[in-house]
Parts: sequence; C-alpha cells; structure tokens
Amino acid sequence: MLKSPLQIARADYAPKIPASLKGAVKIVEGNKTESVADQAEIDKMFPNTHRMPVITFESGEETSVYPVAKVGVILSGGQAPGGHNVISGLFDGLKKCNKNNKLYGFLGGPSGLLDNDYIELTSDVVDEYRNTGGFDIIGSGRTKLEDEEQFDKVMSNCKAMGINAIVIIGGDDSNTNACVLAEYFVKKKAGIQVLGVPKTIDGDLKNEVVETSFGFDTACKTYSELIGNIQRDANSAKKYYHFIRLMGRSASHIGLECALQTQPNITIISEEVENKKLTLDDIVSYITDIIVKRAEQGHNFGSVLIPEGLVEFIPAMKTLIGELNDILAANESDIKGLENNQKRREFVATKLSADSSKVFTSLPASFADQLMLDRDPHGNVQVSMIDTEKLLIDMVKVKLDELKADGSYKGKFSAQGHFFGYEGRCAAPSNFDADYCYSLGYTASLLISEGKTGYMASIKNLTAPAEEWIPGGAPITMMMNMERRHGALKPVIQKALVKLDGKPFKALEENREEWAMETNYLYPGPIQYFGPSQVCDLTTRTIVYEQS
Ligand code: FBP
Repeated sequence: MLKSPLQIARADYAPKIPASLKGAVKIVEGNKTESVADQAEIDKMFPNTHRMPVITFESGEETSVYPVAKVGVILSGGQAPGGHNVISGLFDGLKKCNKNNKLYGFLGGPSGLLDNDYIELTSDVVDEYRNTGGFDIIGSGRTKLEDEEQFDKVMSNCKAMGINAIVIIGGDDSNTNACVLAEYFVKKKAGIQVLGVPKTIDGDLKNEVVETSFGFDTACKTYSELIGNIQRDANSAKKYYHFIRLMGRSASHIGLECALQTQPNITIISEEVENKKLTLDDIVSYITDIIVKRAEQGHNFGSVLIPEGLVEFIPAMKTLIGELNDILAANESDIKGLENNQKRREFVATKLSADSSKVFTSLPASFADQLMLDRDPHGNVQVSMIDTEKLLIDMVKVKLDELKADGSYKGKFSAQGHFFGYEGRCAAPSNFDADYCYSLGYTASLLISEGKTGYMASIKNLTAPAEEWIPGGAPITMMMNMERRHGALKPVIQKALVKLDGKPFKALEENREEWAMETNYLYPGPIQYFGPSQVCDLTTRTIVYEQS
C-alpha cells in the first residue's frame, strides 16, 4: 500500500493507554444497573442481560490465564475516525490474553455476518492500518440485524467457524441490535458473546458510563479547521456570508462543538428549535435580523452554522416527514412508477394531512424532492442529502429583498453554501481518538476473555491524561428505553441530544449575542499529531464543559 509521509510517521505512534491496562488486570464488578426507563418492559425482553453490574478493569497482581477465543468483528454504519485503532487494540488485547486467540473481520458491516464473508485479521493486516482513518480494513454497512431468522443465520455461521464472540462497532441502532442479539444467544445457549463499542461522529451515543462516542473528536476538529479557514477568508474579503451545514443526523453536538471551537456569528441548534417550537420562518427571521444589524455596522459578511438534522426538529416539518415516511412506505411502487418528480409531489400532496400538505407544497420543488428520497435501512430520512443551507440562503435572500424594498436594510447579501460531513468521517484520528479507540478495543478483548456478553466497552475520566482513564464495561440494557419505531414500541438505546441546560449549550448561549455582532472568530488550525501535548492531546470543548 502506497503511504504518505505522515502515514509512515504516524504508523509508529504508540497509542497512550490507561495505566491499569499496562500490566496484569483484574476485573471489578460494581453495582447492579437498570435501564434508564421502562424497567418492567426491559425485564421482560432481556431476562438474561438486564440488571447486570457495571465493570471496571483495575491493575491486578497476577496475569490471568484465559481460554482460547475466536472472535469476529464488524464495523457498522457511518465511518468514524479511529475504527482501525479499535481493531488494533482488540487484536493486541486478544493476543495478550492468549496468543492462540484469533480475530476475524466480517466484510461490509452486518451483511458480512449474514453472508459469512470474512478475512482473518493477522498482524500483517492489522499493522497496515494502525492510527489511520477510515473503515476500509473490512468495510462497513447499514444492514439491520434485527429478526430471528437473521440471528439464527449468524449463529450457524459463527458455530461453523467456531467463533465464540462478536464485537459490533457501531452507533445507537447497531448497539441496540447487539444487545438484542446478545440476549437471543444467551436464550438459545449459543455460547456466543456479543459486545459493543460506541462509534459515531454524531456524538449522540453517550450517557453516564459512555462519556463520548469515538470519532466525534476528530470529525469536529476537522470541520472546525475548515470553518476557521472560511471565517478568516470571510473576514479578509468581507463580502460573503458562509452558510455551513454540518453532519450529525439527529443531534446538534457537532454544530455546538464546532461553534465553541470557532465562535461563528450564528449557530442554529436543532434541539433549541424544537424546544422553542420555532418555525422555518422564525429561523429565517433570526438569521436575517443578525445580517441586518451587522450591515448597519458596515459588516456584510459572516458565518452561519446549521445542523444537518435541522428539518426534523422544526415541529411542522417533523410532522410532515413522519407522514411522508408512512406514505412513501405504503405507496412505494406507485410513487416510483410515476413519470417525474412533479407527478410524485402531486401524488404525495393528496395523501398528506391538510397542514402538512400546505407545508409541503410551499417548499421549493427541489427541496420537496429531497424530502421524498429513499429512507435508510433504519427508516431514517437521509438528511445528508437535503440541502438545508441552500433553502435557508434562498429564504433569507427573499426576506432581505423585502426589507430592502421598504428601506430597512441597506446592506449587500452574497452567500456561499457548504456542507461538511464526509470531509471528517475518515480523517486520520487525532491523538485523543487514536488513544481512546485503541483503549476501547483493548477493553473489549478483556470483556470477551472474562466471558461477558451484552456489554459495551467503556473508558471513563476522558478529560484526564490517558494514563488515568478508567476502562470497563457497561451493560447495554442500562442505556435502553422503549420508543415507538415504525408504529410499534421497541427497546432502543436512548439517543443523547444536546441538553439545553447543559454546560456546552450554556457556553454558546452566553456568548452568541457578542459573537453575532463582533467578529470574534477563532482559528483552530489543523489537527496536530506531533508536538506539545497541550496542542496534540486536546479533547473537545463539549467534554471539557460537561465534566467541569
Ligand atoms: P452513524 O450514526 O452510523 O455513525 O452515521 C452518522 C452519519 O455520519 C450522520 O452524521 C450522517 O447523516 C449519516 O451518517 C450519513 O450516512 P450515509 O453516508 O450512509 O448516508
């Protein structure tokens, strides 16, 4: 494989790990846990894996002798920086536990487990990928593993290969499925453990035991570098407003973190929009108002951060999308058979409720078409394909033209739209993600060796130096509650949205008026891999505020 000079230098980086993982390790079981809500239902659905204790790994006196394990690993869902280091940590940990342990990588995500499509991950393979971004070592996918027929297929494939543990590296949906699979295998006495690892750049898989999901740190640093560069350009040319949409399918953690790192003029947070029941028009008015005030000071440039998932948090749009989901699912072939998008829009409009139909038909045609695009395998709208930044630019322009006509706006408005998502998902992991991911993988190997199932690897105390991190495992059931999905109540991991009373949001709230009017941009620059620790080992502002 051809390598860049940075890749060659970076291959030698030895991830920093918690002191307790360096020598002999002992397992310490803590208090029994229970699900975040709906305990009675979770008891019924997870009789074997609900109410298990939290686990920590501490320095021990004697090296344990572990039985041989054959382990399968999959990468599930969207890419996130550090996935390769989870696999390196898992590989090294398994070899440390027993040199005869073997690791197999199932290809293309969960479908690899169903199709029995795998490679053995030997040191030759793993060494090529240490400290690199991407999921290309084995690929990823979004196939849903949720019904018993699939579980039986996975069980027979694993039994045929002698696999006794599966590690699922994924987000909230994939870890929910891992939990259901773990319970099923216990019930069937399959002798196959299932462990999860918290992945997603979106940062919405976190709770009291999982402080952050991996990849969030690197992705936000990558986007913040780009936002900083754009802001410096805006402040130099003084002629453009940059509307920047940031990935994060649901929660606005990425937008909030990038705002704290770069201090833009305007930041929209979806959770606040929902909480205040704002309409699209309210959001446009808020942005327009700031643009008018900046123009009065002679500033006709600026930066606006928009979360990718915004449309689903605007109450009227949320209702519309909910109705569209049902209509598209129920009339799939009829809609696909129509000759063009205009006909599809007209057909769909007749099926919507009166209110939603009004909203739908008032949207620009191109935007309405994007709302009708295929859902992902989990039934989610593919928000990365919806150009919310362009919609907002157009709507702000219309409002400014009206204000100009009545003489209350005399500025100039010229806007550029950007979408940052794929630029960050496979970036070379920051030191934080390289260290965190390696430690997560290593911890997963210990959970396997200790015979645990239905656990997610967890590393706590993440704002301290890596030496002081606390490795362990959290029962996935403790993160669960019952939610309505596709019309039925299902056990799912509770998604962590931005808390409006949390310190990261408060920090934005306290400063945003000043950032709107002043030009207080911060320029974080590129991720640094070599150099002083205070630059190279920075964590996110979010986690620092959350733990302060
Ligand atoms: P995961 O939740 O699987 O980690 O993926 C998150 C994400 O990066 C979102 O931010 C984004 O909306 C989505 O994936 C895009 O996925 P795809 O490229 O498959 O459309």
